[in-house]
Amino acid sequence: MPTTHRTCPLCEAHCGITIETDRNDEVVSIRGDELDPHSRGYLCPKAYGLKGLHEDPDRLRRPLVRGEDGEFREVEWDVALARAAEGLARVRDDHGGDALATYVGNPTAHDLGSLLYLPLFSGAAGSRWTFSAASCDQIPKNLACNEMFGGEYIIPVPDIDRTDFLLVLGANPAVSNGSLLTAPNLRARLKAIRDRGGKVVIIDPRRTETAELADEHHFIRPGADAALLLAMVHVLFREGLASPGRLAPWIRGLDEVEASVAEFSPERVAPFAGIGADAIRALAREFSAAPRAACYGRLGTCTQRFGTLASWAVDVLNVVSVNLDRVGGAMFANSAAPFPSAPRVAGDADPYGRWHTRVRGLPEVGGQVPAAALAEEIEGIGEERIRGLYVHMGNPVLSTPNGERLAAALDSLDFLVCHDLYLNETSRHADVVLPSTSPIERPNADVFFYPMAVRNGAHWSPAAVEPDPELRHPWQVLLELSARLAGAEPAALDEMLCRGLAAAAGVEGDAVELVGLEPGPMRLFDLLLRSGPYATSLADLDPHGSDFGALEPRVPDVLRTPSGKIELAPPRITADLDRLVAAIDDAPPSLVLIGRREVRSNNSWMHNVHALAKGRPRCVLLVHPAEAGRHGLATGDTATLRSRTGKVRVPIEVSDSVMPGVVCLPHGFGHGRSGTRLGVASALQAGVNANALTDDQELDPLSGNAILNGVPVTIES
Ligand SMILES: Nc1nc2c(c(=O)[nH]1)N[C@H]1C(S)=C(S)[C@@H](COP(=O)(O)OP(=O)(O)OC[C@H]3O[C@@H](n4cnc5c(=O)[nH]c(N)nc54)[C@H](O)[C@@H]3O)O[C@H]1N2
Ligand SMILES: Nc1nc2c(c(=O)[nH]1)N[C@H]1C(S)=C(S)[C@@H](COP(=O)(O)OP(=O)(O)OC[C@H]3O[C@@H](n4cnc5c(=O)[nH]c(N)nc54)[C@H](O)[C@@H]3O)O[C@H]1N2
Ligand code: SF4
Ligand SMILES: [Mo]
Repeated sequence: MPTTHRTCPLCEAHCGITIETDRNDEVVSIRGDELDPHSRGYLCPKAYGLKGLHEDPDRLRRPLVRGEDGEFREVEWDVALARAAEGLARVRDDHGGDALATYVGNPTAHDLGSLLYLPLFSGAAGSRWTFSAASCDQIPKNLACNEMFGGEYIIPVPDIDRTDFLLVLGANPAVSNGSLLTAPNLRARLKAIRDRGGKVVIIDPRRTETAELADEHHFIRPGADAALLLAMVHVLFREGLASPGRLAPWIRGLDEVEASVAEFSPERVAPFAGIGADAIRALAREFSAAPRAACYGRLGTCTQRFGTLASWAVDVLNVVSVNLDRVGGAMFANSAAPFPSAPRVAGDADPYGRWHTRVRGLPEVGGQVPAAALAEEIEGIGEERIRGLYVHMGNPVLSTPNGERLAAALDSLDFLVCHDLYLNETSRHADVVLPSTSPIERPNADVFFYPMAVRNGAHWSPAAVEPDPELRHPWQVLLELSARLAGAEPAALDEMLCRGLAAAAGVEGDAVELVGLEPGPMRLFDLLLRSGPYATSLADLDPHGSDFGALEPRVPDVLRTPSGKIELAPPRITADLDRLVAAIDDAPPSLVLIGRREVRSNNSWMHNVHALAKGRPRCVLLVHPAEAGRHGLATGDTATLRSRTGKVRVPIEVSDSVMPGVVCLPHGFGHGRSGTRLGVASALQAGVNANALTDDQELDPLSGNAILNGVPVTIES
C-alpha cells in the first residue's frame, strides 16, 4: 500500500505521521511515525482528523463568486482569479494601495508556500496594511524578543528535556501541545522532568490539564504575571541571588532592572496576583536554587493587559537566575532553514511604529497592525478607510476581539476575497472565495516553528495523495493573484522570488540551476537549507525527519541588537512599568473571562470533522461554585454572559477548577450562521462566539495585542 511519511501541520508540535492510501488514493490509515526522531510515534487525536478534513463533503472544491443576486456560484478558476484580482485592483486604482489590506490567519504559519508567497502578494497589491492572528497571540513576545535580543523570532525555548525546574505561566501544553515550543508529546516530556527528580510548577487562573500533571499549581489573577515575575526578580536581587553569570559581558541594563523591581515587593504584589508573599518568595528561591531552571510563558501571558511586560519579565527572570542560554535553561534553537525574514545583521531597521493605523494611531509592530483595529479601519474616518480585503486562511469573525463588529464591517467593504477551505463565519461575507487543496494533498516543510524547537531539526513532507486537479495550492493562488495584480507572468514572478531569496540567503551561483527543482515553495526550502547552519539540502533530509542535535549555547552569536548585547531593560518596554505599578493598587473587576483550548479543536476550524466534533458540547462556561451560588446557577443551566461589547447565552458547568472571580469559555465557536456550509459544526458544536465579548478597544498598549484573557464580564441566569 502506498505509504507517505510527513508531518501533521495542525499544531506546532509537527508530529511525524505515516499515511497509507489504497489504489483509489483514499486514505486508509494515519499513524504516528515511529521513526520520526522528534515525535517517535506520538500523535494526538487531531491527526486522524486530517482524513476527515480531506474527505469532508462540506469542504469547498470549486471557487465561489457572488452574483448580482447576492448568491454564490461555482465558477472555473480563471474566472474566479480574474474576478478576485479585478475587484482588488479596482479598489487600489480608485483609492490607492492604502485602501487595501490583508488578514493572515494561523494556518499560514504551518504552510511553507503561504509563508514564502504572501510577501509577493502584499508587494503586488501595494498595501502595507497587514493584520493577522499574531496580534491575538504572540506579538508581545515578538516585540520583547526584538528589543532584548534583536529579532522577533530570536525566542528562548525552555530546554525541557534537560531542565530540573520548569515554571510555566499561561500555557496549557497538555492540551495545546506547546506553542513557541516545538516538542511533540509534552505530557511525556513533563512527566520525564518529574521522573528524574525535577519539578514542574504551573501558574494559571484555571487548574488546567497541565496543572494536573505538575507538582504545584498556583491560581493567578489574570494579567498579574508581569508583577509576579518582577516580584520574583526583586527577591533574587534582595537576597543576593541575582547574577549575570557567564553572560556578564553581553548584558546591558542589569542595574536598571534592579532599580525597576524595587517597587515590586512580594507583599505589594501578593494581593494583586492572588498569590501569597511567602509563596512568591519560596518560588523565587526554588527557581534560583535549582541546578537548571527554565521559565516559560505563553498565550495567557501575551493575550492580556500587560502582555509585553510579562513576555519581557519571563526572560528577565531567566537571565538574572543565570538560566538563559545554558543547558537545561532557556535556550536558542538554530534553525536548519533560516526563515528569510530572520535578521542577518545587527540593527536591521527598527520594526516598530514605522506607520500607524488611521483611526486610533496604533503603531505597526513587525510589519503588522493590530487585528483588533480591523473593524474600525474598515468603518474608517471620512474617505480614509480600508475598502478591499484579502483574507488568507483566517476566520477573524470568530478569532479577533469584538468579532461581531467585524462581521458587520465586512459587509461594508467594496470587495472581500477569502482563501479558505470552507464557507465559514468570515468567508460567507466574501465576494470571491478561493479554496485550496487540503494539507495532505501538498508538499510542505516546517520552517516557521523549528527556530523554537527543543531540538534542532528539519522535516519536509511530500503530498500523501494526488492533488485534486480542480484545486490549487495556497502558493499557486497567491502567485496567480500577485501576477494579475502586478500585470506580470506567474513564471516570471516565481523566478524573481527564487533569485531574490537566493541572494538574500547568500547562495552563490545560478540558484535556479543549482537547485533544479520545479517552481514552487520546495525549491525555495532547498535554498534555505543550503544557506543554513547545517548546509544541508532537500535531498539530504531523512524522510522521517532529520535531527541536528540538542540545543547549544548561542550567545553572543545569536544576538542582533545594535549593541550586540542582550538589552535587559529596553526603554520602550520599561516605559510601560508605571502603568503596571498603578494597576497593582487598583481594585480588580469582580468577574473576568478567560479562555481555554480543548484537545479536539483547532481554533475555529476543525469542528466540521465528525470524528472530532462528536460527543458532548465543548462550548461550556466554567463558573466557580461561589459565583454560581450567588446567581442560583447549577451545572446544565444556561446563563447570560455580558461584556462592554456584547452578550451570549451559554450552558454552564460549575467547577472549582477556575479561581473565584474568573469564568472560562473556549474560543472558536459560534457556528450555525446562515450562509455558511459547516453542517457538522453547526449541528454538533455550534456554541457561541467568545469574541463577541472580548473588547477591540482594550489592547496591550505597547504591542497592540488583543486582551483575550481577563475581560470584565457580568453573569446572570
Ligand atoms: N478569545 C480568544 N480568541 C482567540 C484565541 C484565544 O485564545 N481566545 N486565540 C487566538 C489565536 S492564538 C489564534 S492563532 C487565532 C487564530 O485566528 P485565525 O487564524 O483567524 O482563525 P482560525 O480559526 O485558525 O482559522 C483558520 C482558517 O484557515 C482555514 N484553513 C485551514 N487550513 C487551510 C488550508 O490548507 N487552505 C486554506 N485555504 N484554508 C485553510 C480554516 O478553514 C479556517 O477558516 O485565534 C485567536 N483568537
Ligand atoms: N487542541 C488545540 N491545540 C492548539 C490550539 C487549539 O485551538 N486546540 N491552538 C493552537 C494555537 S493557535 C496556539 S497559539 C497554541 C496556544 O497554546 P498555549 O499557549 O498552551 O495556550 P492555551 O492552551 O490557550 O493556554 C493558555 C493558558 O493561559 C491561561 N491564562 C489566561 N489568562 C492568564 C493570565 O493572565 N495569566 C496566566 N498565567 N495564565 C492565564 C489560561 O487559563 C490557559 O490555561 O495552541 C495551539 N494548539
Ligand atoms: S500534537 Fe496533534 S495536532 Fe499537533 S502536530 Fe501532533 S498530531 Fe498534529
Ligand atoms: Mo495561535
